[in-house]
Amino acid sequence: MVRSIIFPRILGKSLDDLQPALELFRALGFAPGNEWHEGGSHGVEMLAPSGGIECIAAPDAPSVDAMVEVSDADAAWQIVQKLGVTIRKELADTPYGARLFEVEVSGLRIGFLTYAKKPGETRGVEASLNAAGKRFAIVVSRFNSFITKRLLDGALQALRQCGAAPDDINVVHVPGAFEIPPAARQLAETKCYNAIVCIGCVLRGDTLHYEVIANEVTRGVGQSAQETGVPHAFGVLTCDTLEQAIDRAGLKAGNKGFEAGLTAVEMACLRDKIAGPAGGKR
Ligand code: INI
Repeated sequence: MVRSIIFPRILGKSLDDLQPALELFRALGFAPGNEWHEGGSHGVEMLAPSGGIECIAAPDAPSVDAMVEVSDADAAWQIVQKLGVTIRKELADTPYGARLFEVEVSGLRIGFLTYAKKPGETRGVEASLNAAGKRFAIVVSRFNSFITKRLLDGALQALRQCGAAPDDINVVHVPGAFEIPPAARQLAETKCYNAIVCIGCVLRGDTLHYEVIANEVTRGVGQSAQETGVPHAFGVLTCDTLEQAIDRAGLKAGNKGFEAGLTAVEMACLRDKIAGPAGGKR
């Protein structure tokens, strides 16, 4: 019966008041959920892959409003420090074998923790979102630039928030989505980049051109990723209407450029991890 749970929290009076918390959640990999904007009030859901309520019997009230389990508390700690969020409790081992820290953003007290591996437990391989020292190329098309500019801003924001240096990000402009795969492939073949972010916007018109270009750019980017081994993040919108594209470029349905930036960082880190000792197994 229960499908999901959302904790509503008032963090301010305007949309701007929400930005510090939204920035923190995005940087740590929360996915954008529903949004509503009505009569001067706003709601923006940030979703975790799973969640629940913990019922506690103890002499003291819990010290946080929410506890977030992350794959790597040390990597999350680095991100939080870069964002300059108020720290309530420094990263440390707990008596129950977890790594934990606590922050406060707009009055919301949040704990982040990673449980230690139990004897005999098998953990999946998961990469961190640390872009420091990694190099990225972004291939962005000028066609529908009203949209692709916003996607590019989102991708740059994601890379910067994950710690990529401005000099380590190379933005390459191409005319249309059709030109993205060859440029992405040439960049990947230089072996100068840890990941490539591909950004474009293909809108359905009255002609078959849409299908042809949408199919070709998807196939070409995938083929370049598989044949070069360099991760390619797909931030190319394929939409029926301009309205849908606007929603996905930062209005109602998140910013797909930002998501592609995070994907590029995660896949670059994952590639390094799998290439490391024992295929990244901890
Ligand atoms: N390019 C796009 O990026 N988006 C589109 O919606 C689009 N449509 O619909 O035509 C488009 N066409 C141009 C194409 O990508 C090439 O630049 C052009 O064909 C020259 O090779």
